[in-house]
Amino acid sequence: MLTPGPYRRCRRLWQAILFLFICALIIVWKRSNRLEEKSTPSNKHVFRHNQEEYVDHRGVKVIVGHYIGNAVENIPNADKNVINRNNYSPMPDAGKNGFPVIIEPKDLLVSQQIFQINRFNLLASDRIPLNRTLPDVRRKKCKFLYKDYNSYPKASIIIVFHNEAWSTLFRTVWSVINRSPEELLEEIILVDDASERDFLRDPLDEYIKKLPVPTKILRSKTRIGLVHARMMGSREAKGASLVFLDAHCECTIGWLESLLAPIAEDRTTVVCPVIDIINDNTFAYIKSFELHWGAFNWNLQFRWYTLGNRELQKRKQNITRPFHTPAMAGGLFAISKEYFFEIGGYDEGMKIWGGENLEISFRVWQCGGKVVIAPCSHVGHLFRKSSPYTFPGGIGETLYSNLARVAMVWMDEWGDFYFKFNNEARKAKELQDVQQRIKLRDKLKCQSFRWYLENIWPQHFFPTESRFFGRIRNLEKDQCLIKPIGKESSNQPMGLANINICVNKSLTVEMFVMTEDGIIMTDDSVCLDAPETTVNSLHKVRIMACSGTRRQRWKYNKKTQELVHATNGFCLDVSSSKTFEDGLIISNCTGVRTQKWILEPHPWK
Ligand code: UD2
Ligand code: MN
Repeated sequence: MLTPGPYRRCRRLWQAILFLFICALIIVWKRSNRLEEKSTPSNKHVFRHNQEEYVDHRGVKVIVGHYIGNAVENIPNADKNVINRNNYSPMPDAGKNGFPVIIEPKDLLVSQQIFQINRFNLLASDRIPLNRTLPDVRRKKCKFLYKDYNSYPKASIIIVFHNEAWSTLFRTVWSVINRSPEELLEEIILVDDASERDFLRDPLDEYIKKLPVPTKILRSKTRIGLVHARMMGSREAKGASLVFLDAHCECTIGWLESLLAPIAEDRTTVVCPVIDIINDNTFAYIKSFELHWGAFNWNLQFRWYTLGNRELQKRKQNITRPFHTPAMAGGLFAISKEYFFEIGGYDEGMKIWGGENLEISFRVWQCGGKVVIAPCSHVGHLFRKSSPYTFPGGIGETLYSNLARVAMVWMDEWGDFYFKFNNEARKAKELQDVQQRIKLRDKLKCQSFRWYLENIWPQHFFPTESRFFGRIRNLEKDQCLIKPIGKESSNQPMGLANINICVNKSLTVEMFVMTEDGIIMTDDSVCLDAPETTVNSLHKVRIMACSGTRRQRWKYNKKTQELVHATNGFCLDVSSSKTFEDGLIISNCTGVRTQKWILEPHPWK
């Protein structure tokens, strides 16, 4: 008889158990990978996402998100055919649910070569289906809100592009179609800003005819830049609201209704989604933090900063309610169409790229509206480390002209501050005619920039009349406090505080602001920070993200010239180690010269 004996039965059982165990292991392993992916939107990603920095001739970190030169010319062996071909060839499961796409070693070389075309992993993008699934990253509560579709203004989705890849462009479009309530979608408007790719011409015309949502394409014969392209789209729009998206986004479930609802409540509200990250290499969808708002630094670069304590508390009371933001990132937002034109659309003196996000933010706030982030709306954006396209007229000239316009029209004294420390912008200023925009500001009876700083962004780190602004010099060493130039930014500790030879050129690295509350801070919202309790022998002082806590409060004693720490009464001092490696410390106030500091004011207007 062939019935299994007890021994065999036992072995089968063991095999089954082993098999199950291995399965469980694989599942756990996969999950943990997933979690790792999800938790990588470390602060670093979030803070630097929009705008990568480079170091200019002055050794100062400048500008953002751009690159000089034409990418296409930098591709080895690239011929026009490669660039002009649409290589979209989806694999059913690639990038499913926002998972990363991993390129096998045999394809790595090709993927690296064509990376240059769009400055993202085009090979990976071309493998991900246009209608890939994405996780629902919203907070649970969001799912029960925003159901009153009838009262929301129907949206015209406006997507402008220059030489975008087929797969990213139409993944944007399909994510809109698949994840928006039908009754809220008026139309999709694509605006082609003089693209040069063959596949973006006839094949695109044909393709959009078959889409289930009315979609049209507007084309500009000459390169007009994103401001003019968006204006072109806006003028054609039929919807009661305009929703702008970059051409490489992916919308998640619930994104549209939560963007439109605040407009229904107050037509002067401009609403941004939380911008999640699509990794430029793997196309993984990475949820980003909701506890940040957008603002800008002394160079007028857009930045994400942690919310101040007061905002945090307010937010915690109602985690799904849209919250104020001093500025928007620029690419993704919803606005009532009527209101958009009422407050002056965009500044059409702006060219190609940059600056328009601050301009519209200042204008909306100063002229009576508000800019908010809707935490229930999550849209992924593909952040690149550099721009893939040309900047006709020169990259510096373009960006600085745009920013000069922002400063001239909206920033009053703080515009002077910007020009004082930015030679390029100062040069660009001479060529700008902003009369029309000044007239608009008068017509709309807009508030001053002082009002904006005081009311919309009281945590700002710009100089004011009631703040000290200038250098902080150590009497003994005759050196100045400096902002460490590290790779880390914002809420990462930037490094140990230190002093260095004072350069007489009034560089911003040695400029500090001291507030009436005793916060010593500098550009990019970093503050002089010392431990509250002093347990170790060395009490190192750091330059860290401003937190508003007592560990970042100091008192300057004019008579003794000491900078006294608020919590423990210790004095800011220079470490006695010869190399200065330990930088600044706090120690018992003894009246030694290393504890004496001179606050040298510097005119900022
Ligand atoms: C950010 C914004 C972007 C814009 C920019 C500042 C996000 C996520 N993105 O940079 O929307 O506000 O800051 O200006 O907030 N484009 C054209 N013509 C051009 C140049 C660009 O149509 O001459 C298109 C481009 O194809 C893209 C969009 O404009 O769809 C934005 O350009 P980007 O993606 O290079 O800007 P980004 O995300 O670095
Ligand atoms: Mn973009």
